[in-house]
Amino acid sequence: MSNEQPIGFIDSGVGGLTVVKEALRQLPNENIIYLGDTARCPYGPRPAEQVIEFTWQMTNFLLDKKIKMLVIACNTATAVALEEIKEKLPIPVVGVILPGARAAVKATKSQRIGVIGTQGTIKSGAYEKAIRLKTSKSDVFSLACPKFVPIVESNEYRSSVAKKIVAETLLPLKNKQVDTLVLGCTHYPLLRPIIQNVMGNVRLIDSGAETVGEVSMLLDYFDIAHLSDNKKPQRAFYTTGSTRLFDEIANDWLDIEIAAKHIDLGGKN
Ligand code: I24
Ligand code: DGL
Repeated sequence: MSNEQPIGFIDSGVGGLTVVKEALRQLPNENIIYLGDTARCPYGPRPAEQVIEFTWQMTNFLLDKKIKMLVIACNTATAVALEEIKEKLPIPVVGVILPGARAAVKATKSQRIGVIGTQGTIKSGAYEKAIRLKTSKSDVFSLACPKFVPIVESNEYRSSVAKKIVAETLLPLKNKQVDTLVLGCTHYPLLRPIIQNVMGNVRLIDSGAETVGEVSMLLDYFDIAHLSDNKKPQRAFYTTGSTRLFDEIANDWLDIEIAAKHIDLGGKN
């Protein structure tokens, strides 16, 4: 049996498109609905209770669209909201943290793993917890990098300023001798070349890319994959912010023609 219902992706803004890009590559037949809460982005510095509230609002919007699976493509939202959303939904819910943690445990040889993310993600301890549940052998070194999202969003992620800020920020991790570093934020794959350069011989784990591998596996496990047919896959994008700015970034990043729809979620924030 083939299941044509869409897979839902939610994120605090456009960063989750790094996960969608991977989904388009690994799951070309699947219909996809994406919702980015650009009006209230970033989530990283917000209190956990608020991120949970916003994430529920996004989840409920996509549930109405009859999704067959929900991917919380935002690390900050996954860190604080995955558990309760997973518990309450009748469909499979996938976050970006466990797949990244699993890949890191698999990759490390020295049992010294670094994790970088937003303030909310690091403060929650969600990556440490996920890694600890897999192994008690690894030491985990977590670091919040609050300047990284603004660097990407100001389009400076290839600049010398970016190099300087990344080098300064990652300094505390440099002497920890980690051999594996988890990029625990949607935006960090954009900074990957600079992070790799600063960290040297360290294996970088892209949580988003790992997550799509898990989605693919779950689709098969639950027998809900959209099998290859002659229909054109459908992609729908929703934003709580400007559709023009969303389309600009999404077109550029995904290299497909996108016309996002605007929606309102909850009140103003
Ligand atoms: N990248 C992100 N967010 C932005 C940006 C960016 N502006 C330039 N680039 N802006 O996230 C956020 C605020 N906007 C969002 C749209 O609605 C209005 C408010 C990372 C995106 C990762 C896919 C840099 C940039 C780009 C094109 C592609 C990729 C990219 F311009 F990083
Ligand atoms: N999407 C967020 C994350 O992966 C980064 C942007 C934000 O702070 O909202 O943690």
